[in-house]
Amino acid sequence: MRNEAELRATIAKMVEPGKGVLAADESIPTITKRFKALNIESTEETRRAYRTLLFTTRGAEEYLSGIILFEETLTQKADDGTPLPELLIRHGVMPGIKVDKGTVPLPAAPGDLITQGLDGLGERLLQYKAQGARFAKWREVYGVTDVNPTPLGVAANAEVLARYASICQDAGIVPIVEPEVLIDGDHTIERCYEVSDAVLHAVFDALHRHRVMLEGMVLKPSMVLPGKDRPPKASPQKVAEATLQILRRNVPAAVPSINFLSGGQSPDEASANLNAMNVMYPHAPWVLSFSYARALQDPAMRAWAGRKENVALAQAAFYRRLKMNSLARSGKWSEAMERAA
Ligand code: 5MM
Repeated sequence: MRNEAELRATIAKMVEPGKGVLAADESIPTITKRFKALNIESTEETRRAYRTLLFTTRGAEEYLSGIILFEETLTQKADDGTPLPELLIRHGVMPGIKVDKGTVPLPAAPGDLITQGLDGLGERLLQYKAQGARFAKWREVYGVTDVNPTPLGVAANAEVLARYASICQDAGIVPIVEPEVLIDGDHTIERCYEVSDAVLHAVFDALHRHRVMLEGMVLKPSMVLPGKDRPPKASPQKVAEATLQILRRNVPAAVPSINFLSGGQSPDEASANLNAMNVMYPHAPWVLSFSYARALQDPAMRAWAGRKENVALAQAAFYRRLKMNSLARSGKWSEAMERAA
């Protein structure tokens, strides 16, 4: 099997106890949106300064096995001139890379999207690997309505995820496979369950057809939640029950790790829900961990606010979220710890 030893070596590091993955791979429009909400200007320099702040947080390596980067970050340098990927490697944190090129409407499936970027992916991966990347990430996005995603949307998105994963494994790069069922809308948790079930079933069918080595990939799914415009929020117990049921029904035990996205949950909520899953299923066949962007970064970005004098405060906020999620990844988080922190 292709590059099996290399893939297994990367996975072994990704699943180290107590650790998860930071998603710091926001594309320029996305990070600009996040900055703008806090009145922070988005320039190459502010993005570099912000990401350097995250990557130089002391002790972060206790809780992080890898960080997903955006292409721009691969070529940026820390204040002392060290390339950012090299800085991570020195701290024992593996650099990864977002390789998708965003979404466009899927023709003949009104309301559905499809992700672009497969052309030339093999060559890009070799370049990223030379720059230090050991794993990659690709996101397919599924909006939820009464009719979306359509059966065509589910099938087409699964096919693209599997093609991406297969190309990555050929290059000796571990693929993070990210099918995100969006939280946007007023759908029920039952509707989210139904969509997530169809999506995961199609994704694993496609991965099988494309002969993706399941032991050499990571799944990054959304949790099963009601739409954000459908109060009240579901309890961690309910989210964990629904999410675990769907994972047990669709994800083979050969997959080593499931690293959730936070998808618009608050930082506390994302920790509580991850913790509930680990409490409920302590001997799950897969690691149940995190690959959050907003739920790890929001408090830090807010504390930083684009100002040098706030760096230490922002790093403390970031470290705290890492610690809380490391505890949640082992079912050892509690609300009391959250309040104390
Ligand atoms: C769903 O987004 C991913 C996880 O982030 P959250 O934990 O905040 O939900 C994230 O990795 C995302 O894929 C990147 O930020 C890239 O997003 P864009 O919109 O730039 O493709």
